[in-house]
Amino acid sequence: MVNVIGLGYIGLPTALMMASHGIEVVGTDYNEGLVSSLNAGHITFKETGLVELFESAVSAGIRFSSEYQITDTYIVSVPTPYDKFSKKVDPCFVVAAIKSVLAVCPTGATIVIESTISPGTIDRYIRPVIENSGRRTGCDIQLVHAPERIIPGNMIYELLHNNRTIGADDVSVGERIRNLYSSFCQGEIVVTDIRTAEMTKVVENTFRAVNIAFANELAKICRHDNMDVYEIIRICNMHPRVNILQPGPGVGGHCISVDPWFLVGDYPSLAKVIDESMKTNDSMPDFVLQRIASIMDERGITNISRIGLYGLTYKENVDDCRESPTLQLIDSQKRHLAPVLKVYDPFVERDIVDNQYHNLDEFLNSIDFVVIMVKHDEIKKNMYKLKNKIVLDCHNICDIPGVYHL
Ligand code: SAJ
Repeated sequence: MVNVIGLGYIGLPTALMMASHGIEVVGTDYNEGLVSSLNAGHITFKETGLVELFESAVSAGIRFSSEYQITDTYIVSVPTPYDKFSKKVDPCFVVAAIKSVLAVCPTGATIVIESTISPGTIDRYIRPVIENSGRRTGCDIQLVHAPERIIPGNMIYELLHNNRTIGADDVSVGERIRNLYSSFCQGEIVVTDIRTAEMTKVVENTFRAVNIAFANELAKICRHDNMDVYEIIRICNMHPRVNILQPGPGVGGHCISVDPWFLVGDYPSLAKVIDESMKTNDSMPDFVLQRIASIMDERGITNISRIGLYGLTYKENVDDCRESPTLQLIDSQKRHLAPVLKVYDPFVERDIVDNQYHNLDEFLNSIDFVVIMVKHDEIKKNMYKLKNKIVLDCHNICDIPGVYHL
């Protein structure tokens, strides 16, 4: 039996996927409310295909509990925040989960860590916890790092098809865990050592962050001299060895906007490009505010209360708002003591900011100037409703004449 610890954005789909591929799974989370919701058949976030996967896992016998189970294999998938001051990973949730596993697991158990961690976290924080409990890693407890790689919005497909990395001290343990993931994963699964697995995961997300930062910097350069950044990137990407990502109003989520900071925190005198890239991405919500101000000047708009932000989630077609560019922009406005702009997002039913609307027509009737912050398909579908508005399109998805861009 596999005990999956942490039933959030990664742990839940992984547990469901394993259960629906014939593995006995118990999902554990210390949040009793979450466990009760799952036991009552309610999923706590939206993701394409998750409802069907949940139903299939429930029919296959998956169970949810707030208790850690006595078994031989644990998969730990809990959050790994970073300390905003030191930029280093904060392993408190992983360490707490490992201690809880150690309290119940038999000798010989394998603990697989799926959470993203900075290179060296297992040696610095996890091994000592195990050794201090009187067990030896490599014989009493086997440690494995199997970083997740799935992208919100396409998680189920990517769980099935992405290649994966397994890092283990012992190749035979790595092979055993590879077989476990092979029960559902059709991609190639590479077995390597733990340190390499830790580093590859952070490097993958850092590569994307740096590429987005490059696109964002190009957007600023092009704005300065009135050039079309989208056309320039489109043409550059026709070169066989160029693949520039897209500029946007900022970088959110709990991965691309967080993980690269681990390298800056651990290697401050070496990770210069990464540091500057993260600062560039973090500057984008303020860049959007400057664009709003210059468009207001140009159009003679003085009434800020008739401006609205369309989109609140960290990216398109998900309901996750963690570190979202819209929230970053609102925070920046508050720091400048400016009134908070109106906000609407078709994916966000809960009230999470001031001036938030829950009906598109009411939102649009209350504003003259709309800022497209997220490229939800639903926003694209309703684009025709914006034709009499002033539009700042931060994603180049709007084909209305006269629209403003970043
Ligand atoms: N973004 C841009 N321009 C782009 C692409 C994205 O501004 O061209 C922005 C998005 O709008 C969003 C942010 O970047 O605010 C991050 O979104 P994302 O779609 O790039 O990535 P995540 O955070 O949803 O998922 C990433 C993925 N990593 C890589 O592609 C290397 C995913 O595979 C990882 O599993 C995930 O991080 C994770 O959990 O680590």
